Amino acid sequence: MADYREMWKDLGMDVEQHDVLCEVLPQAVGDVFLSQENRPERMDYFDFVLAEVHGVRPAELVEFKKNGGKVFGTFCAYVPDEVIFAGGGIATGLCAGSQFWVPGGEKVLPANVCPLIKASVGARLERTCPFFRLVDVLVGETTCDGKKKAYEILANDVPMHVMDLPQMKREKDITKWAEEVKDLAALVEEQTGNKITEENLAANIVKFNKKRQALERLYAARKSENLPISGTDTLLISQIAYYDDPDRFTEKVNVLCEELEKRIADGFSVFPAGTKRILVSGTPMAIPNWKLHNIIETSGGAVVCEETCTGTRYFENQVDESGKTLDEMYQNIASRYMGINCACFTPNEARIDDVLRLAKEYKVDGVIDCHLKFCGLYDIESNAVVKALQAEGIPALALETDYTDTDAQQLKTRIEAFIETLN
Ligand code: BJ8
Repeated sequence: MADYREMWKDLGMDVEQHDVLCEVLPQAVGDVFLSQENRPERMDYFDFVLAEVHGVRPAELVEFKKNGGKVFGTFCAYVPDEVIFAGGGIATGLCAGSQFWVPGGEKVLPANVCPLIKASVGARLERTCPFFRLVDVLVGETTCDGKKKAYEILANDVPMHVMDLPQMKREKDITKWAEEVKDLAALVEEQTGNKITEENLAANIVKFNKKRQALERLYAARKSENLPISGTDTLLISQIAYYDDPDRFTEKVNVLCEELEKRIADGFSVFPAGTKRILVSGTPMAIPNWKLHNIIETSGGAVVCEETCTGTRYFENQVDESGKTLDEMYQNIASRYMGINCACFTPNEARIDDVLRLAKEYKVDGVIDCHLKFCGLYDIESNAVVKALQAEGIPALALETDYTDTDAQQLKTRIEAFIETLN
């Protein structure tokens, strides 16, 4: 990584501690990504973004702020980026995926909270992530209990706005979410001093639909019998989607897709024939959490799809572009986002339907349903997911993990055994 120490100091970071994190990144990137064979050439952009993860994008955001811009940190796929960008702000995903930050979170949270929450709180309070330092406002949401309580802690340290996400999907809940989207718009206007107009909101609805379409195109390539890209590489792209500039990201994904489509036409695959096709479902994998994909893809499997928020839940379904008034657009945005099926909703059969549908669309040999430790929502729902898959004759394995490496060998043993049973 280039030298960004001055920027990090200016952001009030603990640069010495942060150095410890920077030291392990090149090794992890080498082990997980560069060791793969036959990677698409156009992964070069995403490799660069990863190599400069705490440098190049934070530097852009710092520059944006110098010119009066406001940056909004988010933690969930339900928070609509369209609204933040329409108000001239920038949204950046903040969910943290490294064990490095967990002990810092445990100083203020019980140990039995999911690692994603502990790491996110630790990254802010320990001052070891530039994204967490440079945001002007955090936008939380009432999804799981752990996040709700963590937001109260973070609110002591940084301005916080929490969106009240309904937990059911009746018509009145979607209308309520549209009201929350409107409140977010008011917050963005107040912070940025800009007005959200019909024109700029419509333009941003189109912008983010294009971004989702690019990801849909990327995932469509993974439906092919010959896999032109690994699941590990695709996961990295999904993680970068949360914080990269949206227009540039869309363009780079589309350029990559051209290469992947050519590979498919040429009958080229990154995996040998007979590699088992796996759908991963469950909790999101925030950067740099690549553990599960890495284990699966070094154990005779290929991850062909993720039913997670670093997967299909992020990009499936577009916002209806026909809205003319702001109210119509907020309602259309609310409808699209309420179509995401997170385990925080009840009842949640639609998520089970999604898993079954994706298993068929991506012609998988088996499903690995994996949740982060202490995530009660996805842990409880796992039983129903596995039962529904088995009823359809689709082999399924339920797993639980965290951000440490201590269970890696045990996971590998279980995953290898599962893959061996797939015919
Ligand atoms: S829409 S999955 S991004 S809430 S893993 S913090 S649920 S205890 S991340 Fe999520 Fe939004 Fe749902 Fe997606 Fe809580 Fe579970 Fe931890 Fe989680």
